[in-house]
Amino acid sequence: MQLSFRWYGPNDPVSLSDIRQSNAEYVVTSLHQIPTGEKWTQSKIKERVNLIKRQNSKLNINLKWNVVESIPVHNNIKLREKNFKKLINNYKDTISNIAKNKIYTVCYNFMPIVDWTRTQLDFKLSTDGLALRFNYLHIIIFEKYILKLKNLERRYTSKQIISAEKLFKKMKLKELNDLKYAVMGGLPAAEKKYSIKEFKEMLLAYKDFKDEDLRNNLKYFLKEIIPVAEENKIKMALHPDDPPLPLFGVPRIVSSLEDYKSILNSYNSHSNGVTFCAGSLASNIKNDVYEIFKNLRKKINFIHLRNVKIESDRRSFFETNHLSGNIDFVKLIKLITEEEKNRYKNKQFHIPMRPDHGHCLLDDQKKKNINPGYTAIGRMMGLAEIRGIIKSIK
Ligand code: DNO
Repeated sequence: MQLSFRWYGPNDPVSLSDIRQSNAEYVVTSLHQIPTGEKWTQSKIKERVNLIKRQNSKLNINLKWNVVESIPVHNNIKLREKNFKKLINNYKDTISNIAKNKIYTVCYNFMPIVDWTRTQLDFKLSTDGLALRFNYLHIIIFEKYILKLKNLERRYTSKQIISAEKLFKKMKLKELNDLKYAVMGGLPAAEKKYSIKEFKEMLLAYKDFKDEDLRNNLKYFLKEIIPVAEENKIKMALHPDDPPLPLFGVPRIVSSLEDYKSILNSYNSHSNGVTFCAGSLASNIKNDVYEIFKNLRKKINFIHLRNVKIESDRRSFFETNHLSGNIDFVKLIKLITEEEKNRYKNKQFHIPMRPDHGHCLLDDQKKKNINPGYTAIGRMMGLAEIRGIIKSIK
């Protein structure tokens, strides 16, 4: 595996030197300063490549930018409305400019409105570490008491709504504000920080949208993008829905093995591939991550490794450290190394992998402006555990 670390660019409180100290050799980054939908010019990309290069020297590990995560897909493309054609052309130009800078893997997702979703960013663990958590009742509280949506009984049972009401009554104002912040753009890589009004407008835009509509729009997007990716030797890597559960009554179409099969079969190409995000996929109790890996293995262009513990309602979960959640990492990493052996003849047999998220631990708990899930120490611990497994099963 290419041991990689996500870096949010020059404003990331985690520096390139910190990344090097974690034993990673590759950097996964994105031009987060460019608004979603705008074209990335060759020179803007070059600037970032050079920024990374400038800190390399004969004396240190030379970090290399191996994966762009993400180029977010604009909601107008997902909805196939307004200026979507122009936006797709910008996307094509962006991927060819990325290839001109010798980066050949691009991660993206097709989740409507928001990227990944958590409802609590400081869930206290028994170790005193802080973790990210997704509580299903919080989502109902968010819809009912923050967005003040009606007709929740269309998608929630009365038992769920009553439990949410009970929990809501116990929540302090700060907890409610934190919930609002977490869902509406408090997470790094969120495409945008929404106001309540904007969030509701987006929900309205997706109101009559069915899974089938979103799936067709993704297939249309791929039909447009993949030939350009092929021409430029770019491997696209579609990230699963995080979490792979229905949210806010809008469609979710990258949540299961069946979803992936349908998307990959719609355009058969080396460039049409997957980000295997173990933690996202495992957050739906119905998903068998090992089966998904075995079925998709040839299409996996990028790997995220993290673990989750599903809670007793079977929908909520929190992020555990890499070795203690629902996923057996030894079993999974064995599958990954076997796949790399299969690819051995191919020069690029090492699949880029990053430890995805880590707990907020030790000194990171005292820091301001951390990116939730993306602290240095927690991810370094994750990478250390993963390296231990890789080393022992080789
Ligand atoms: C969360 C990340 C996501 C991911 C995008 C990929 O931690 O895994 O933000 O980068 O969904 O497009």
